[in-house]
Amino acid sequence: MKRVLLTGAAGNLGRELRARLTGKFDMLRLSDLGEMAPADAGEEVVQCDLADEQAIMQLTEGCDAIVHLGGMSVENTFDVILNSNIRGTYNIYEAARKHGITRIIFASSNHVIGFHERETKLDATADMRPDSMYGVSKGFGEILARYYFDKYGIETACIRIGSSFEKPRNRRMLATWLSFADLTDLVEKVLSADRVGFAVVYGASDNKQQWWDNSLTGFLGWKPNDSADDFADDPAVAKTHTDANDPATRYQGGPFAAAGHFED
Ligand code: NAI
Ligand code: 15L
Repeated sequence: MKRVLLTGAAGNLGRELRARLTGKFDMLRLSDLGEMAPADAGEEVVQCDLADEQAIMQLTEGCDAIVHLGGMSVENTFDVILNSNIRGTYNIYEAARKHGITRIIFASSNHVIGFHERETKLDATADMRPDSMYGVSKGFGEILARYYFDKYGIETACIRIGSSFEKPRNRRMLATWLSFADLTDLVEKVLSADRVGFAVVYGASDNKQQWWDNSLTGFLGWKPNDSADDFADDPAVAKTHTDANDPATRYQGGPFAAAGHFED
């Protein structure tokens, strides 16, 4: 890969991946609606809106692959979700098709399957059961990726990221946590694979509490090294009583499944 585009570069994961991926390709092109640190050697910085079709056509020109993290990363109004996640992801795939870009990593989310109960082990073939409009928009992105692979051969790894933060922030994250290092390794594995096809990968570290099974994407050769278990004694995840029938406990999406419709 000579030139790789990273969208969402001003965000939490974008900043981490920027720091960890710069220098691994001839050029890393960084983009976000928000402000980013100025370009360093081996970087290009382009500020634009994913919803702006013309801007995305220009942004993607000359790229060999796209790591698409940009978008609204939690629940919001339908208009915000529509522009950033639905229209924005469509603009990325259309631009990829027109420019002949054939590999994309789509930052999907566990909230695509958030209404499955925690005791259900899911693999890549699990039914989508989104727990929010945000989850619906990530489901749209995955279906879009499926379509662009079947029709145009554009390969995508949809990473259903669990909870990617510096460390687990609550008990749920003992199952869903994904370390920044494991995420970076997965991104590198996908970008360097001979073939990806259309793949759905669950983004979780090697946590003892596992709700997800990645055996169908073993061909990528990704094995997480970190584990949420190392933080089991952290006060943020220490045992507290939870009601087994509270939707936030019952469902994999946790608070997203428990929340009502998002109102302005
Ligand atoms: P974040 O909210 O920190 O970063 C998202 C970035 O996208 C922001 O910098 C924002 O300015 C940018 N963005 C939003 N709308 C845009 C638009 N219309 N045009 C251009 N840029 C726009 O989120 P984070 O945590 O870095 O997540 C990155 C991606 O991974 C997101 O797509 C999120 O949905 C997904 N994800 C993250 C998880 C996590 O635990 N961090 C879990 C599951 C999915
Ligand atoms: C997500 O999809 C969000 O982007 C992130 O902020 C977390 O809420 C994460 O899911 C999670 O489920 O913990």
